Amino acid sequence: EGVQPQDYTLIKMEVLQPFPAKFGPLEGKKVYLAAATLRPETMYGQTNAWVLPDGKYGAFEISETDVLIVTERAALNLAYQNFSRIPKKPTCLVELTGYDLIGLPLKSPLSFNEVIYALPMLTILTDKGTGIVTSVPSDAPDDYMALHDLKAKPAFRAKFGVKDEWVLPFEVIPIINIPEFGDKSAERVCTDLKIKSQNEKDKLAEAKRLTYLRGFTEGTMLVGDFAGKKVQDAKPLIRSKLIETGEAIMYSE
Ligand code: A2H
Repeated sequence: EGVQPQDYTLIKMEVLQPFPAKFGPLEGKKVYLAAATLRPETMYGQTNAWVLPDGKYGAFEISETDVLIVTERAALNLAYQNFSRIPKKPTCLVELTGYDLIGLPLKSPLSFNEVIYALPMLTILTDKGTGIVTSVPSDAPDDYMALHDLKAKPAFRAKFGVKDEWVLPFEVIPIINIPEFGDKSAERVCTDLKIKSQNEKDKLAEAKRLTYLRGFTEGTMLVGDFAGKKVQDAKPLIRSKLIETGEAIMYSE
């Protein structure tokens, strides 16, 4: 963690019914995977959520009705930021691992795909954000390569019990234009840098640096309520709207 606090937007990705058996204690509640993002303006292009298979998660009560699935560390931070049924005290209704989450169908705010699925990503850090990431392969190099790995390798899907229909129908959706990189900047930069898999850390760091900076300073929205606006102008408007409607919450660490 850096010296400066990082302000994330937590996107509430609703878990659709019917719940799996392990979710018994959550019956009657609204249950969400909460994904930490720095790019709320990209939510139109979500294709899936990412979880760490061996990661430890819990289902925590944030109000009388709502439950968020996050790491215990994030739940404690949330409890100190006023998101807990009992102030400053996270209450966990069920302990879960990433394996319990793989394959959950989700409805996520702004997403053009009406249903997306939780899928395994091996490079997720458990000491950052919520340990859950939403996937926007058009604009995030990590997401692009992780989805590419799952699509290209049936054995990888089989190893984690990932069904073809959770992955194969989902295409990269153009949502932001960057003059230098086109309408699918992450795909373009991963191809240019000849990145082969999600494990090429150094190359992916370079791809992220390039796309993150240019996306913010030179990107233009292609879709949504702010189509035609610059990313830097649209970003705070989209973030505020998601927070006002209760589809997202502010989170810092
Ligand atoms: B971003 P920073 Cl479109 N482990 O969201 C690994 N990565 C994580 C994480 C974790 N525990 N928690 C969050 N992240 C990802 C969207 C996005 C993101 C786009 C483009 C770039 C981008 C869709 N994925 O991030 O280390 C999340 O992915 C590039 C920096 O705090 C989050 O924003 O700077 C970002 O990393 C936070 O990274």
